[in-house]
Order: sequence, then C-alpha cells, then structure tokens
Amino acid sequence: MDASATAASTDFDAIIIGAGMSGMYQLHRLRELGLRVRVLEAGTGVGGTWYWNRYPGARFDSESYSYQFSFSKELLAEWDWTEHFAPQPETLRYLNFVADKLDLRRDIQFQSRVASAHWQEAGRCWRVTLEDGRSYVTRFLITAVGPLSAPTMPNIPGVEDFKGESCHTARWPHEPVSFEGKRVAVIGTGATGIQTIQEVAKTAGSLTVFQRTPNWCAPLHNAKITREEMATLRAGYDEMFQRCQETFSCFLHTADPRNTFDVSEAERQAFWEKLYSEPGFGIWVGNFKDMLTNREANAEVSKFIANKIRSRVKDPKVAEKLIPTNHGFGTRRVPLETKYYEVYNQDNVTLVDIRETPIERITETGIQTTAAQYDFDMIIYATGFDAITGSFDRIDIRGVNGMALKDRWEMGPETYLGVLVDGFPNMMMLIGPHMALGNIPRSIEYNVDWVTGLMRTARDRGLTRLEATKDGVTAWTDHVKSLAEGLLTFEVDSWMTGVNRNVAGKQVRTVARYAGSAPDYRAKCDDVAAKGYEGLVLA
Ligand code: N01
Repeated sequence: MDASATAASTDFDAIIIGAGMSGMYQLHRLRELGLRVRVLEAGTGVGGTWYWNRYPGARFDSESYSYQFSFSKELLAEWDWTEHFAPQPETLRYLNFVADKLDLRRDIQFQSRVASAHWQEAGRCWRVTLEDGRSYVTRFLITAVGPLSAPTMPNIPGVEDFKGESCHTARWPHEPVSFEGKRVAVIGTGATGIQTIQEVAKTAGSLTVFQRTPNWCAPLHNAKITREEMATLRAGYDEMFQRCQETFSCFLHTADPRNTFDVSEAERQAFWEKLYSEPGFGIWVGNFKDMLTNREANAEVSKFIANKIRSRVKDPKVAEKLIPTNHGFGTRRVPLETKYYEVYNQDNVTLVDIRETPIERITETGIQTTAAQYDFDMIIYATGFDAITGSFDRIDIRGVNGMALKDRWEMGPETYLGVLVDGFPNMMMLIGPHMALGNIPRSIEYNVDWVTGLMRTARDRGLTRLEATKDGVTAWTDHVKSLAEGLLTFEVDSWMTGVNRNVAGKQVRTVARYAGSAPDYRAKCDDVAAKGYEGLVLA
C-alpha cells in the first residue's frame, strides 16, 4: 500500500476477520484495489451466520431476493431462489456459489480463529495472532465478526453433566440429526428457538419447551418460487433494491405513515388482519408509524396479536403462557413462524413455563425444575448470543498503549459511525456496534463500500495511520444514544439492548444499536467522506 520499509515488513495490507457476508464482500472490494488481503475464518467454509446456524428449521425471515448481494449483475442473473424465505442450506449454497464465482477462497484461511490483535505503534500495524499461535502483521485490520456470532450457553448448573445428546443451535453438527422417537428438550424461545421448535415437533417422540420469556411471533407465510415468478422477480431487481435504499431499515416493508389512532377501530383491525395475512416483516416494520413510540398504540396492537395466539392455541392456559406480559409487540425482534402456535395443540409437545417452575439444574438424565425431573435423550440450547459486542470481547483486541477494547467498552460501545474507535488506529468494523442493522446485507454492502472508499484514499495518499478523534467518537455515540430516547424497544431487555443474563457484565441495557434510519446513516457517512474523512486523523 505504501512503498516505505514498514510496508515491506507487513504480511498484508489488510486482514479481515470472518468470512461471512461482510468479510466475503470486503475481500472482493479490497482485491479490486490491488491490496494484499487475507481473511481469517474460524470455520471450515464461508458463510458466517449461515455456516454456523444449521439448526433444524433455520431460514431467512426476510425475502430471499432482498437479502442477497446486489453489487454484481452477474451474480443476480445466475442465482435462482426457490423459496420466498430461503432455508439455511439454500443460503449456504448461495454463499458458496458467490465464493466460487469471485474466486474468494484463495485469500481465505479457514480453521483460523483469531485470539488476539495488538496495535504496534512503532510499525503502525497490527499483529494478529491465531489460537494455534500462528501470527501475522497487517497495516489495516477489518473486523467482519458479525453481531450474532458469539453463542452463549445458559448459566444453569450442571450443563456439563447431561449424558445424552446436546447442542447449541449455533454449533449444530454438519451431519443430519434425527429426532425420530426421541425425547427432546428445547431451552429458549427467541427467533431461533421458534424455528427449531416448529421443525423438531414434526418428528420428535416428545418435545418439551422450556420457556422463560414468551415472544410475540407472527406468521411468515413462506411459499415456493415458481420459474415464472423468479423471472418476474429478476426483472424487478433494480426497482426492488432501489426501494430497499429508500426504506427506514432497508426492508421491502416500511412503516405506514398513519398513527394508530388516526383511523377508526374497524380500519385498524382490518389493517392488522391484512398485515397478519401477508408474508414477512410487514406486521413489524410496516405497521402504524407510532407503534414503537406510543404506549397506548403499542398496547392495542399487542391486544390484536394476543387474540390471534388465543385463537390458535386450543388450551387457554397454554395460550396465556405464550402471550408476553413484560413487553409489547415489536419491542423485541419479532420471530416469524410457520404453525408455531399450533405445535402446542399436538399431543407430543409440552410447554414448561420456567417463570413458574424455574430450572434448578441440568442433570445426567435431563432437566430438574422446582416442580419435576424431566428425562431426555437430547437437549437443544436455543439460548442466543452475546450480541453485538460479544464477538469483539472474545478477541483480545488492544490498541494504543495496550488499551483493551473490552475495557474501553465496559460501559457500552463507543464508536465513530459504528466503524472506528479512537485509540484503535487502522481498525475498521463491519456491522459493528452503532451500525444500522435492519436488512443486514444491505447495510453490509454500504458499510463495506464506505470502508473501501477509506482504504482507496489510504492507498492513493500513502497513509499509514488513520484514527477517529475522541471528539468524533463522543459526538457520534451521543447521537446514537439520543436516537434511542423515547423508543419502547430500548425499555426492554433483549440482545438488541445489549442484555444477556448468561454473561457477566451484560445485565444492564446499553445503546449498542443505531436506531435512526438507514438513509440518514448513509447521508452522514457520505458527508464525512465528502469532507475528506472529517472526524479522522489521517497520517
Ligand atoms: O436468541 P434470543 P435467538 N434459561 O436471545 C432464552 C437472529 N435470528 O438465537 O428472553 C432459560 O432472541 C431467552 O430467554 P429470555 C434474530 O435477529 C435470525 O433466538 O432471556 N432460558 C430467549 O428465549 C434474533 O433476534 C433468524 O428470558 C434462557 C432465548 O433463550 C437473533 O438472531 C433466525 C436462558 C434466546 O433468544 C437472536 O435469536 C434466528 C437461561 N439461562 C435468529 N438463557 C433469521 O431468520 C437464554 N434463554 C434470519
């Protein structure tokens, strides 16, 4: 990148940690700049989230075509989706197809889990060390570690004692797993648990669901895509991606411009019925615009969904247990389901409400609650992730003067545009904290393109050090915090507010996520670039 002696002493111009969608696309773009790039990936293949999360029933709950890469006409022309909401194996096949087409694997080093990354001020570079001791020197470090990639087991005593089969959903085996005739337990009822439960219930001898907090779920309404439909979809790609650029969170759906109480009771009910009968996230992100800011409005839509649950679950006592009481509809990520509630009408399925009868411990043969001992052949842990900052915390990242990023973020993340942190020069984060999440592939493409622009500037100007200013970080962090004010989502414990009761130090809510609109986010980042990277010190 720079003809100086220090450049010659680096192994790479850039190291990217992670070969998920963001790492793959970043590799492609940096190669176009002619940089020496290496991707370090812990797994044995590409795909990130879609490589690790192979649990039964895993699938998109955003429209497949809106969730693919948009940057290459060739990729768009050659890949056909078979379902509106693709199952995980199809998505993983797609990402392998992308890796083949772009010949990405020659610069990806698999089975290479990064243990540490230490800034070396003298050489203006990072030393990156793997768990197996191999180590590399790079000028720039780009993290593509994902917001939901550090799985967490429950902090229940005895997890190691169970003698049967057990697995966290994000560490699912590559070989097929049969549930036929088995006594299966699932702990956790987030988006993952719900997809798992509705699939396992089809064949398990018995399925017992241990639920701590019910979530508000809505129907996915998935369907196959016919050949003719695929042709029509492809013909509309330009328009579709344009729409994604314009909506608040880059989804095809966007909030209705009306407030809940602007319309009559009858109109409200008809609107919600329509949303409930349509595919995808419309009921969540295409609802009345005040649904997540006005308490009364939120209570009304929650009532509507609660009645849907009551109408679908035969046993009224079970239905009540499945209806959330500590948060309103949409204030946590809404899991989309396919006959999830009907599962509880099956004879082979039991719901255990562990708020009433908490789990005391995992035993050699099963799960002991305060009320009973349940024996199982298999326990599935759908217990979620140490989200957003967790994947950073697992790497010993040290910046200027050996400062640990984990310590720097002890009170919650602080960033510049969600991409940089002062004290951590030459480190850029893809889909890091304070980023617009929403339709993640759309955010990834923007994020990568912005970082690529910065890297192009560094290459062209021979820059060897770039760092966010303290003031820039403070201003952006304050801005992100102010965007969270008044939003009901930030009054609730969930991974989106940085809470994970299984992880020490993650019991208190933080503002880890950018809650503004994606167009606003992009405008701000474009402006920073246009002003010669305002808020950065370039050397
Ligand atoms: O994780 P979660 P997830 N004892 O944190 C429970 C994305 N995703 O993997 O709520 C008992 O939501 C915990 O209970 P509680 C999506 O963005 C996308 O399901 O803390 N229970 C909760 O029920 C999603 O939001 C797709 O009381 C314990 C569950 O485990 C995100 O990933 C599909 C426990 C964890 O739920 C995370 O979803 C799936 C304990 N000790 C996921 N600890 C797509 O379709 C935890 N729980 C693209």
